[in-house]
Amino acid sequence: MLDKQGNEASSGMSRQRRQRRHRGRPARLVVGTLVFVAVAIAGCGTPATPASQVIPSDAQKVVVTASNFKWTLSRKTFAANRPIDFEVRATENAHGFSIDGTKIRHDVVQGQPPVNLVWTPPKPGQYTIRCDVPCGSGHYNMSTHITVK
Ligand SMILES: [Cu+2]
Repeated sequence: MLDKQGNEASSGMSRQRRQRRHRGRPARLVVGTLVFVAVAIAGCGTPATPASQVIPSDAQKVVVTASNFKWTLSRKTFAANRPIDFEVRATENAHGFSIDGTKIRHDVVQGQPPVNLVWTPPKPGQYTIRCDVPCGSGHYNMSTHITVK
């Protein structure tokens, strides 16, 4: 009698555990799916330029500010074959940061957080930074140079 009750009790408990395990599986699936979707959405939200995703520790950092109608750079001379981290923001209006002869470009808009664009100059020379978004009367003169040694 006691033994039988004990058996019944334990089998009852294991049935409960089994049920709990089965209930747990769909919940984990749902959480896993939500995490996957969240990561996918976050991925879509990052800037399209792949260069903006990883900033190497040895990057040459420069703060770039776009205003009407000029680029202001915290430095303008860089070493060749070492990545440059352009941290670009706009303090007025909306502009397009682009480096001639490269695929590096990004929109920058007043009030939005800065974007980081990493580019490694392949060889010494002068490189032109240009606005590629029609931004107003001074747009066509909105360019500057950096020197790579
Ligand atoms: Cu412009």
